[in-house]
Amino acid sequence: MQFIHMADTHLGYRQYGLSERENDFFEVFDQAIEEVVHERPEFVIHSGDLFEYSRPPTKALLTAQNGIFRLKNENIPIYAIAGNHDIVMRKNALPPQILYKDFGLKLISPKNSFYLEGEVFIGGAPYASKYNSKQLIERLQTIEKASLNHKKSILVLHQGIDRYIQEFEIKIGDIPQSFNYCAFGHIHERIVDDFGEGKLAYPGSTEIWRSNEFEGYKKNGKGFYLVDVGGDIPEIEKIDLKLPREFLKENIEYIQLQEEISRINSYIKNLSKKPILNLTVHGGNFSRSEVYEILNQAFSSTCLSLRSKYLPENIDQDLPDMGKGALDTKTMIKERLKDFNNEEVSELATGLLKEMSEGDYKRAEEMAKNFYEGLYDN
Ligand SMILES: [Mn+2]
Repeated sequence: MQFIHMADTHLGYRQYGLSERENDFFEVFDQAIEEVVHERPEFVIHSGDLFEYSRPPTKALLTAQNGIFRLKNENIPIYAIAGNHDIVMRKNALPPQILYKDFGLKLISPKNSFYLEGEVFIGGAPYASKYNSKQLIERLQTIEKASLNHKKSILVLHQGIDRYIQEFEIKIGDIPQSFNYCAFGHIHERIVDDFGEGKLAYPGSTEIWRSNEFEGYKKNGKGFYLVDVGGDIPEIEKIDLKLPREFLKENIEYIQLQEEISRINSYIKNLSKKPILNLTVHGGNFSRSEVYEILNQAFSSTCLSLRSKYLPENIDQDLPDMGKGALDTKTMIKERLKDFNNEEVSELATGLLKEMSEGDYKRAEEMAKNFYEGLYDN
């Protein structure tokens, strides 16, 4: 009894504002669908963030449609929930996944919180914010009750859990333990854990969505899971996808700048696609703008995008010691806004800061919009 568990495909995400990066996310999704067809599972579960935005660009909708239609033609049903990215923060609004109902996608929602696929119970709920976690926990108890008479049961959620990340919405103790497999999404790292009598798993994102996912990718790859719930304990096989483009992360010494540039460029020469290069230059006394110019010249035609950081030795010498954490912007914003006595406002502010400093203006705009729309709904 095999199925595919996938999540966080983020179609429509345009990293660094580059159409090439948008296409990389489409390409890896197409590849994932081909792999699914190759594996011939009985069904597929997508645990949220199919799209980057709740109003996805046309090409993202089309990519999803082609993939889901391909699964329909192969008689492979797909079950999906809305993640925090593809959820519409307005009451009774429908997530974009609903568009593929006629293509065979079964949306797990508050209205249809579970389905039966042969002997397998598949239940779950869309993403719920921390403010709605009480509702979610009640919903989980109802779903658990409905699942009890079935031989095998799967719980599908898109949430952060305190056991794995700091910014969580629910605690591990809030999740019913009777399910055979917890098919979760939201955390972009791959996680497989023992839970209750079964397993709890996050397949992670299918592409490098933030540069801090690079280390996890190097260690664990990116892709999805092929799960077999036939036996007493689910068996989970990692299926890796081949990312269309390389991410390079290099730490170089200023005194070896020229040697390092030629070393990196001779490596890049052999790549089929221009990579994304993350460079940190450190050591020695140098001017950032001069080094920036040199790097820009060296890599502007060989890399798709150059992200550079400079840590010269002559920096910070005149700055007073502010103590650890004094410059943590999140803490500073929270401190500043504490008179508002409104956690949502400070969350909006830190969220906007994060998205905008990473260059994701569209997401920032959406966050602001959702915040104000939410005000009128509540
Ligand atoms: Mn995600």
